[in-house]
Amino acid sequence: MANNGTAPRTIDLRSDTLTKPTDAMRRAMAEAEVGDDVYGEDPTVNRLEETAARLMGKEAGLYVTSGTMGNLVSALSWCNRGDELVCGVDAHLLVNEMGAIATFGGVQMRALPNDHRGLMDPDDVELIVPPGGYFPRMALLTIENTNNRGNGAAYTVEQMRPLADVARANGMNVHMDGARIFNASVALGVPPSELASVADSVTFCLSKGLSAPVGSVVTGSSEFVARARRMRKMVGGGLRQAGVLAAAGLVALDTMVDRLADDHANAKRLAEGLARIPGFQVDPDTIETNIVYAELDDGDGPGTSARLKERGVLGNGRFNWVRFVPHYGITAEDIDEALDAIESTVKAGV
Ligand code: TLP
Repeated sequence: MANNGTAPRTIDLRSDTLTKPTDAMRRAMAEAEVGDDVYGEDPTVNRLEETAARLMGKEAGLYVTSGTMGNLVSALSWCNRGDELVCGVDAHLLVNEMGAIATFGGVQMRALPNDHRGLMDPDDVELIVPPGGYFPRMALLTIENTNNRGNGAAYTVEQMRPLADVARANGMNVHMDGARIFNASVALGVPPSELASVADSVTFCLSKGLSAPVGSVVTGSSEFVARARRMRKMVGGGLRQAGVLAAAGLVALDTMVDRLADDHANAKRLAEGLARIPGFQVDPDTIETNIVYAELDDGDGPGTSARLKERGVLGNGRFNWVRFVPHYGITAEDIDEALDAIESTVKAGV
């Protein structure tokens, strides 16, 4: 990260949402051709939606403001009030999205145990299938790939397929929260469409590791996306000349996917360094993409992140962990510098 030599240096590893648009994105935004997207007349948004659908191997796409809105309009499109959505107990859409799906959809969220990579067990899904008529309809199963709380685990098709099969055998549709599906695709060396093939709908984010300033895309069949489009309007997500934003998304898809491998290498480097620092529990072998949760021997995530902040390293500290997410703009040298700062914080005992 650029340092002008005067300001105290900060290495911000709180999230890949911190990424700023590249110069090419800013140029594309300034020059974007636009129209009224609620009328379906923004050529840049249309191009982004078509590109996204093609990359995910789906019929259609829908540009939305955020991953949260993508998951919300997807759930509203698959579920009726009183239906059940099945997800892992650590799923972002359950834990981190303000209860939006339950609040606006009247959808009951049914959390199942998940393993340390965030993956549910298909047998657990089978076990909760209602035996008779006096139960909520199980309408939707969701899979998060990569899995945020699962240390950024990237699931293969083989790992996801049994879950999707048991869901479909019991009448459910499958939605993928693919906020970071491109990280999974790069880590596993498979096209995103292959991973997306497991699900009926997939949301992915442009504004995380891909560095666009705003936006996510929901993809699925034309019929599903038509429903989601109505839901997007209903929740106030119909934007007008949104091409100025979508233009950055197109540049993101064009130029920022392959470089995610650098973030993965930096995450591994960070995990290997943290594993050598007393008080931090990290197994570098579990780091598959760009997310590193370090558990703390003293159990004090907020306190530790506050102390690290004083030494110029920002991480997200909660409960008994601090999360670090390398991203565009963070170099291997930054990681080494962050590790030095973390080690000296520990040594100083402050
Ligand atoms: N995740 C953010 C925070 O909300 C925790 C982050 O910093 O990681 N799905 C997944 C798996 C996500 O990690 C996120 C954002 C979302 C959905 C929501 O995306 P936005 O923030 O665009 O609504």
